[in-house]
Amino acid sequence: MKSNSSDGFLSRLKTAMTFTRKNLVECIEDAFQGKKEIDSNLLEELESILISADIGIKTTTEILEVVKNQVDRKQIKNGDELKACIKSELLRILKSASSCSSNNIDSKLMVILVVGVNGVGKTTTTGKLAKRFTQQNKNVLVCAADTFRAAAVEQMEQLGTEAKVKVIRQNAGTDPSAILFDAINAAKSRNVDILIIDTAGRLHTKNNLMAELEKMRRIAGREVQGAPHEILLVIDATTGQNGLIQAQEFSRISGISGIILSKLDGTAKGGVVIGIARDLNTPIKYVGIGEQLDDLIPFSPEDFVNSLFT
Ligand SMILES: Nc1nc2c(ncn2[C@@H]2O[C@H](COP(=O)(O)OP(=O)(O)OP(=O)(O)O)[C@@H](O)[C@H]2O)c(=O)[nH]1
Ligand SMILES: [Mg+2]
Repeated sequence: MKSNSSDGFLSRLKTAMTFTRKNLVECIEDAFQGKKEIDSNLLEELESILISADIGIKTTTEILEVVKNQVDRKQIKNGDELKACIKSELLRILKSASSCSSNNIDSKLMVILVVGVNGVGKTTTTGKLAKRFTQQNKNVLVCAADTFRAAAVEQMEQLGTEAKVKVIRQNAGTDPSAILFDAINAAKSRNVDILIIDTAGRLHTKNNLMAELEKMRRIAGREVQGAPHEILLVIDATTGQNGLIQAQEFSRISGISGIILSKLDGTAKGGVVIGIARDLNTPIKYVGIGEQLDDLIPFSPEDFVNSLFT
């Protein structure tokens, strides 16, 4: 039996997914409305619906192949059977990506690095994660390592106050690795369970900023066994396929262990979740569904697919 909280998550996810659902499942329903047989025109239409829902070309091709195969074998004869087939394919893709396990954590202190391009929601997500872990009775510390953007540290501090979590900071312009070093020491002496590091937004093409991330990763690994235990890439769902390209570039460089898809609320491009999961084989860990600290929900393939097909 489901807990109240997961039922709550599902209904909030359904609301956040309204536009994505309209863009995908309702378009499929409309295309099949009143059609007696599934012919090549209909399959072409299905292809363009899947692509315009930001599922990605490779994933669309893969799904269409399964559908065509089942149509040929007369296993799919109508719109409902087709929807059921697409639903189970999406679930299979999401489940296979989410089965990739993350690093084993041997140390008492878990270190989480939050990365991504500018403006995707890293700082907000760090605040959301801090609040979530605190509510799970973890002793949480945040490291404000974005000394690059004006007011980023103050923004992190404000979110830390809201989440009731301490934030380690230094002045603008300080080397982020030096702040990280301080934060790790503070975390050790304060018996912290989880240290979350908010980093500056960076384009994967900016070599110096990517090198800075590498340095932070090295410092973390030197100071805490197995750290960083998670490198979470935040992707803005509203950017659709661009988010997928960012994810590919970042994962090549910095060994992403999980993805957080922010701003799923109010976008019709939520289908990008599926392309990301399939192409990167990296689990989606959480989705952001609003600007408030409570607007972060753990990602579940079943809930995601059920929120689309209701
Ligand atoms: N609707 C919505 N807005 C969000 C979500 N997550 C973050 N935002 C908003 O996105 C904007 C940017 O968020 P930040 O957390 O500052 O993004 P950032 O990645 O830290 O930005 P930089 O540090 O400048 O790279 C803010 O206005 C947030 O309130 C979300 O899940 N849904
Ligand atoms: Mg930020």
